[in-house]
Amino acid sequence: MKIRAVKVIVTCPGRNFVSVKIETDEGIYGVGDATLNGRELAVASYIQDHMIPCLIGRDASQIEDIWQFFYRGAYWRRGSVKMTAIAAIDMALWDIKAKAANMPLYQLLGGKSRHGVLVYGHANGKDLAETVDEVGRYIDLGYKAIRAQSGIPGLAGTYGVSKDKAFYEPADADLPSENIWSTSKYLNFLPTLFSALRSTYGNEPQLLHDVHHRLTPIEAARLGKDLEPYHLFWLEDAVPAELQEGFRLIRQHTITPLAVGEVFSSIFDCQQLITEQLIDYIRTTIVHAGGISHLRKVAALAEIYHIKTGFHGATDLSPITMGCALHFDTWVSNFGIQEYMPHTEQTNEVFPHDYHFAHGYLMIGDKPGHGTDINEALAAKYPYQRAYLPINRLEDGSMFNW
Ligand code: KDG
Ligand code: MG
Repeated sequence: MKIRAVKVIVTCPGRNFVSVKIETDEGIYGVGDATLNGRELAVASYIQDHMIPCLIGRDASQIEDIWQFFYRGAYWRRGSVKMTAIAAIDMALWDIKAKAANMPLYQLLGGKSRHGVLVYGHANGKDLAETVDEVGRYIDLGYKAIRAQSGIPGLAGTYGVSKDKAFYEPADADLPSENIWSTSKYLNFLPTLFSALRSTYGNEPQLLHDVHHRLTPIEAARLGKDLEPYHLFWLEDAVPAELQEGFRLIRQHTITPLAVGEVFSSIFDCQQLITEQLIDYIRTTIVHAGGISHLRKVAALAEIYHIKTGFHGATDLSPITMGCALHFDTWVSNFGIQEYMPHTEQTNEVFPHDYHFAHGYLMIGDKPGHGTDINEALAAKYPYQRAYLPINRLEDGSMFNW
């Protein structure tokens, strides 16, 4: 089965998405997600200008060889743009292989290990009281695991607090907007939030929190320790993780479980974190780290070290990534949890899919392939609109991590 044509489709049904569609000479096609929030066109060009000429005429069934061709063959290794571009091609080729076999993707991976995929939703509020109410709303919606983010007294705005309660979209301006951050205000406030959540809702709901890369290891150690009485499911991205050994310091001080990895692009970004058991959940995702073929290796390494998966699933990952992730989650033995933020109705129309939410789980369908498609005619109605993620500064004006 030969690759006949490859298209890059850029669309903005409320937010930007980049997708690929690979067509074969046997009439079977597959689709993949290539969205890298805030840097979309760099990936589109990487695929259009540097990958498509090499793909035409290749055997679509040779997924591993094509992966290695683009990984090794580029000479320049890793990097978010390259690994997102490879991921998109990889997802589309797995889609084709599963359709050709007339099987849902999870069957090709090894079959079902569970009947549903446990997900966590995003509760957030402008202050403590509103966040507590929002967590209650998510419990009423059926969620068993809920991430809580809140406005911080004394700060005008922060990561994770959305204008629209149903759909969080941080890429909110055509030039980066600026937030102001204070670590001490945050560290003083956060334990009071989780204390209020546990005293209101008891021990049953699983609670999560995303620090969004804003602490040093010793600050993260203090936070993990302060949160121990409220037994979080995980504390996410406590520090920027370029320095993998930095997690040793956090680990020495706290038993709060740690999750990291949504910005990683390969297994080499988490090798030490995994093999030294410095984390509990690996969040590296199919779209930003080389696709299904590479994530299988990450998950297999993690399994040996008692580390579970907890894939990134914000709305800037398209429904194509979510479809692939859910097939992976349904199969993988060391599954932990899946992040889930529903897309808007407009996005869902452009990307029809066969997964749905029920009682705290996402359920996949049995369609051949990964179960998500793209409506090209509709996609063409929403042209690209430049959108950036915010940046963050300290109260004295210093550039900081967002
Ligand atoms: O594009 C950036 C978002 O995907 C990120 O800020 C979301 O941290 C995030 C999360 O945990 O969903
Ligand atoms: Mg995060």
